[in-house]
Amino acid sequence: MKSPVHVAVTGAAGQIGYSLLFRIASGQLLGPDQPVILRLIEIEPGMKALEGVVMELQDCAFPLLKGIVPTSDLAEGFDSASWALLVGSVPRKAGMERGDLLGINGKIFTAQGKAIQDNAASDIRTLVVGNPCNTNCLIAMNNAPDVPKDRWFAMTRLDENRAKTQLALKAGVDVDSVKKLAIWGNHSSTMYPNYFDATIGGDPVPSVITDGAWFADSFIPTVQQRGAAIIKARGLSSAASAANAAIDTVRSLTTPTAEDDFFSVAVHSNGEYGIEPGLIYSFPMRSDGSTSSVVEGLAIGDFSSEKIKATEAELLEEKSLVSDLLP
Ligand code: NAX
Repeated sequence: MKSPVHVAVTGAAGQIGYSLLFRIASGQLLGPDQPVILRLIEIEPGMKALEGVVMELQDCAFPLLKGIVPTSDLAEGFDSASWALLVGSVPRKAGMERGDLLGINGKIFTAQGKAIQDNAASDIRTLVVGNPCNTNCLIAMNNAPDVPKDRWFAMTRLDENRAKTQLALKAGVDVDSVKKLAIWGNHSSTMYPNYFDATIGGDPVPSVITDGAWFADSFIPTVQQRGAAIIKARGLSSAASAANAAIDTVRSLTTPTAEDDFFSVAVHSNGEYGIEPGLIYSFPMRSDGSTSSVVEGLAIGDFSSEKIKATEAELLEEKSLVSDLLP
């Protein structure tokens, strides 16, 4: 029996937490033979609801779940963690400017970055889900300078999964025949689902879906606005699909990527494709099972170039709004 891996999850009593924790505890995050200890972090007002979630986790009698630590103390929450899934954040309220939101969440992610550095296991890897996730990740990473920069990730996998499904529906194929669809840039409405590198059944997407106007008129806006469409329909933001994407992200980072594929996650830019070094930017990625790297050498045409620069510009602006939180 392997020794348990400690997985810390913030916002554990929230919607995404409710879809995520049971999947982690059942082995879907780290594999069917990997015991886990869940370290569930909430703010004080969420602790009562978290008690109920803990009871339900206990009532599942998951064989792999070797312990549950519910807490509002960051040091206790991140203690010994090898994975930190930062889901909790403060949502934008009516009348709140983007800068205000960035500032409020910035303080949260400053404290969490420091606590991760001080308390987590030496192999800690962090995936930020809470929005604005790229910039929250940037803040946490910069407040944990001893943790290597290639251990910080922000989630764009939900956007990738949404994009793949739209392509599959249009082409009338199963979604698993769509490969190499990468989201570039920010997890926001400027994200760019780059379909030029994507394949369907091994063939380039533009040669399978020949309705050229559909990409700009329907595909890109549908993917960019999908979150808003779900809120409009459900009255609540995406939760089960977001939890699913978090599981997919960690699986992709921890298992070797198939030869004919890549996946999306926002990582620390080292200047690949001319993107400003230091930003947390979503790229096409591959993993060897333990380390991951940006897929380099893809041809970028004028249309894509404009899009990947536009989303970079938004991230630079977000960065400038939180510069006081970046030591
Ligand atoms: P909920 O409001 O249901 O839950 C958030 C939970 O976080 C609450 O229980 C709250 O008490 C807790 N929380 C707040 N501040 C905290 C802190 N400092 N430490 C610990 N816990 C804290 O939101 P939910 O629907 O679960 O969404 C969580 C976050 O995911 C939001 O920021 C949301 O915007 C973001 N999303 C990100 C997505 C992505 O693709 N990156 C997609 C889905 C989702 O929109």
